[in-house]
Amino acid sequence: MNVESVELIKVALPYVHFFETSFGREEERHFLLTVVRGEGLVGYGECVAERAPLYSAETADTAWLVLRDFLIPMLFREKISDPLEFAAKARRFRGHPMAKAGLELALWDLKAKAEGIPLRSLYGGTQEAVAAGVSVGIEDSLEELVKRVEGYVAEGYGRVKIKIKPGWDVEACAAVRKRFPDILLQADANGAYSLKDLETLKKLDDFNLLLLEQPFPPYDLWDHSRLQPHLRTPLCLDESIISRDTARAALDMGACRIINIKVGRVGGAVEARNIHDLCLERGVPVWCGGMLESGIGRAHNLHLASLPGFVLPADLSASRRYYRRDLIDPEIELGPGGKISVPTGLGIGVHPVEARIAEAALYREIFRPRA
Ligand code: OSB
Ligand code: MG
Repeated sequence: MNVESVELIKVALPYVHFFETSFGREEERHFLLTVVRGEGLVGYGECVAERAPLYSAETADTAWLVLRDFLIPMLFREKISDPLEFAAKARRFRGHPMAKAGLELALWDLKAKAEGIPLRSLYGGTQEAVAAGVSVGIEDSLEELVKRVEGYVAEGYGRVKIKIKPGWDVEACAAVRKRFPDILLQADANGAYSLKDLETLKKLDDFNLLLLEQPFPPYDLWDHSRLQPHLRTPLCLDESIISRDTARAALDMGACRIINIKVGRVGGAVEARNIHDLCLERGVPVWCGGMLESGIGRAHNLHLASLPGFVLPADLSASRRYYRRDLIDPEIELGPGGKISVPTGLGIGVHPVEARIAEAALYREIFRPRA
């Protein structure tokens, strides 16, 4: 396989409803599409870095520069087309996991297409459908929050995650739990607390949460390990887990009992599978996180989440939960039993629509090897 070009497309897609976390409110998502072409095939990836460096240090624009100046030139210079080789060689560059993942994912799609199989088969995924979960942002009022959750439950979602922050935590969990005594419910703080908030966090134990996600900032592994013994609710880490090694350290020190795997945060599907394999070995449940991806990134998440260790519902929902019109056709739908089917076509198995991409594109550039 010879990669003839790599295209980067910076895209802006407006949400159907604003998404608010402890970082603030967003009305649209900025991200990059990565498109690799070679031998008549096209591989698609999505780089999930956001407009601002809030969830992580990367932004869509820093990812663009790192791709343009380092990752794409390396791919051409060393004639790389295999995602495993790419992942190994990209390690020489520190950080920038979302930029790396964006390009690695496009190579995975290309490889699966070249082999004539779905990406799930290439990964060794065993599940044909993934249990879906919806992530619900901070709303203007508790009534508004409960109304939103009611809507998602009516659509068929069996697991709900709510975003929390100081001042929007105990009451928010209480309101949702009161309305839905039996639903699988979890809360995500995106690092908004510290050990000083121990008394508040202990109160969350009253709501039978499936897990509490990332209460403390990313680098506070040690403080998470000090918090966990005070709670019955299992801690789950998102931002803190950037590699197999951080996963091992977190588990060894008791900083969490569950891990959220996001392919962008950990630098690609190779590292995501390393973390998955470690957790499977140790009997630690994992689930697939989301970054409000377009259908392209979401399809990638579905293939990854088909691996056997992904035993808890994913932050994966239907296209229409996020966007009026997704970049793929047909869009992703919620299926029976609150599950989403892993696409069965070649590669990621979904069809990006160029007209929709063109409409959403802020700018784009095609890179080719130097003559
Ligand atoms: O912390 O899981 C998170 C979205 C953007 C950034 C961080 C997070 C999220 C979500 C959305 O919770 C999950 C989804 O894609 O549905
Ligand atoms: Mg999270």
